[in-house]
Amino acid sequence: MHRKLEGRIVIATHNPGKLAEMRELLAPYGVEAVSAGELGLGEPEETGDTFEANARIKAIAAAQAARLPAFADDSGIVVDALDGAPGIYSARWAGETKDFNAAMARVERLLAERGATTPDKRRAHFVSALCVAWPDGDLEQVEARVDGTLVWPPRGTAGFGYDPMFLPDGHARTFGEMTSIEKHGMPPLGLGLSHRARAFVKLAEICLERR
Ligand code: ITT
Repeated sequence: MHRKLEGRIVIATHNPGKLAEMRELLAPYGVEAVSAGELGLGEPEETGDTFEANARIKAIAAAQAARLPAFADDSGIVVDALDGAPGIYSARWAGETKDFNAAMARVERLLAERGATTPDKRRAHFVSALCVAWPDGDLEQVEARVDGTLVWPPRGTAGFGYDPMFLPDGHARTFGEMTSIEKHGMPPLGLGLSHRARAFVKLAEICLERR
C-alpha cells in the first residue's frame, strides 16, 4: 500500500520552468503546493551520479527543511552521439548565468565535431526522475523518458532549457514550439508527452488521488 500525497506540500525546485510544469501537473489533485523559493529553502548540492539519486537528495533536503512532504524532479537531456552528455549535468552546462542558448550551442558544436548532421545521428532523450519524500523518511521514486532528435537552429520560444532543439518522435514541432498542454498536458487535453508528464503519470498512480 502506497502512502498518499495530500494537504500542503513543497515543490522542491528553484527552476521556474519546472515549477510551472509541476504545479500544472499537480493541479487536479487538490494538494496545496508551495515552492522551495516561496519558503526560502536553500539548494542542496546535487552530488549523486544518477537522476534518481539527485531527485532523492532534493526531495529529502526540502522535506527535512520544510517539515512537509516534498516533490522533486531531477532531469536532463541525454545525447547518444555525446555518450550520454550532458545528462545529469544539463543544468550545469548553462553555467552560473543559466544561459541555455550557450548550452544548446555547446551541444550543437560537439555534434558537428562528431559529424552528427543527419537525424539518425542526432538521437537524444529527456529523462525525468521524480521523488516524493515525507519528513519521516518515507520515499516514492519514479522515472520516465521521451525520445526524439535534436534540430539546429533551435525552434520556438515556449518551454525552457533545451526545449527549442528537441523534436519528440512522431511530432513535427519541437518542445519549444508546443503549448504547455501539448508538451505535458494530460488526456483528454494533451497526450502526456514529455518525460516529466510520463513520470508524473506513474507517480500519480501510486500516490495521488483526483479531487
Ligand atoms: P532544480 O534542481 O532546482 O529543480 P535545475 O534546473 O538545477 O533545478 P536539474 O538539476 O534537474 O534542475 O537540471 C535539469 C536541466 O535539464 C534543466 O535545467 C534543463 O536545462 C534541462 N531540462 C530538464 N527538463 C527539461 C525540459 O522539460 N525541457 C527543457 N529542458 C529540460
